[in-house]
Amino acid sequence: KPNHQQHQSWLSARPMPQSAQSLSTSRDLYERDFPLYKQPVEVGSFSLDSERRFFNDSRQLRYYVEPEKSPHFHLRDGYGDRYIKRDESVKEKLDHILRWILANRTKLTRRAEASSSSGFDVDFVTWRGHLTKLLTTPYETREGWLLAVTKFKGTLYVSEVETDAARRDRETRTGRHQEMMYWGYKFEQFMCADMVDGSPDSSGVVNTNEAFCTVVQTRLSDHRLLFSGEVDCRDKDPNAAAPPACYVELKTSAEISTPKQRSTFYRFKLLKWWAQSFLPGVPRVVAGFRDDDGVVISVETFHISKISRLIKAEDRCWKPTVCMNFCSDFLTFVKCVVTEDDPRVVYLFCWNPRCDVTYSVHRDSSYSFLPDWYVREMS
Ligand code: 0WD
Ligand code: CA
Repeated sequence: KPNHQQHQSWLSARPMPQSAQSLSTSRDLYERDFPLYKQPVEVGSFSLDSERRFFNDSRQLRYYVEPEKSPHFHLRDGYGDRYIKRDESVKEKLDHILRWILANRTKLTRRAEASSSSGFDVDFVTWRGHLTKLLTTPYETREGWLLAVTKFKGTLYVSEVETDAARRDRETRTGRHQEMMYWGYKFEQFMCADMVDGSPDSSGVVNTNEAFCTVVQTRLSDHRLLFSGEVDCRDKDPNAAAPPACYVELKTSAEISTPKQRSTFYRFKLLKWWAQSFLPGVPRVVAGFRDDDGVVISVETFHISKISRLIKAEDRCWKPTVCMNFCSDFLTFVKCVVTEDDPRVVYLFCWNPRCDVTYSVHRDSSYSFLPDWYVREMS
């Protein structure tokens, strides 16, 4: 019968070192030397069009256009009449990445081990956004997460599951909050051109179905990673460094006028910005600081490589090494736990603030996320 769930008990009296049942997220455990993190290499990219259709090319890539120092971008413009919003209740899981993998299988090196000959040479496949959540976990005090992991032909696929709390938040967002989510996309429209020599067109429609995603390969300690992340735009200079070094991440944030606001920005927001862009090797974030009416008053560039120095003077601040070591240890924990190689089996890793990471095992349940078309094609 379907939906049979087999819960592991982490209270069981098993010897800890051999099969740990949980993982601590306590910061002090991760304060050691920075782990190996290889320069991420772009192995491909894909685009999602205005109807969220997948294309194995860069047609949605846009070009960064340097703004004036003090622009007056009105981010509320178009919210009521020129906004097409992606349906967030549709859960795409890893589908777009899996489509990219099938279209680019020849680019990926095959696994050496005869036992999983049709698999490829990567330990983990996931979204960059899921890794960002892992990096920030030791400092997160509000939102927990659920990550579903399936082992298939030797590779571990990691896909997020929306928590009940996140779903509640999504379904009860205030009108103000929904409008502020639009501001980030509107800012992109003020900063990006569709053509390399074009200029931004703020009179157009904002459609959040559209996306350009990079696919990168890298290694964290002994974990070989393949992940994809959405990229806002690139440097338009054709002589700029190769991707991902030519990419630019765009952000909006409330303008900073008090020391307390500055401190909050450094301790919380810069952590998220750093983690998100450091992972794929995107070197800079361009931030638009806006007032309460959604008018961008100033624009500032943050270089990812300088952020850790920028925050050092701040007390009770975050440390990149803690983020990276926790992520590395979590991936080691996943490798130890997820032993059964079966596309129908999901190991669900669960974390809530002030708790350890725990897991449960589910066979043929609604958590299964590798689609039949992928399993069939890879078999
Ligand atoms: O199924 C899921 N649980 C998720 C799917 C969660 C997160 C993302 N996605 C998918 C979507 O297909 C999206 O196109 O991932 C893509 C983006 O992935 P990512 O780069 O790994 O995600 P993340 O780093 O969290 O966000 C990058 C950008 C965001 O920009 P800002 O500046 O706000 O960080 O992607 C957008 C957003 O513009 N974004 C999303 N787009 C579609 N679906 C989502 C989402 N769930 N979350 C963020
Ligand atoms: Ca962005």
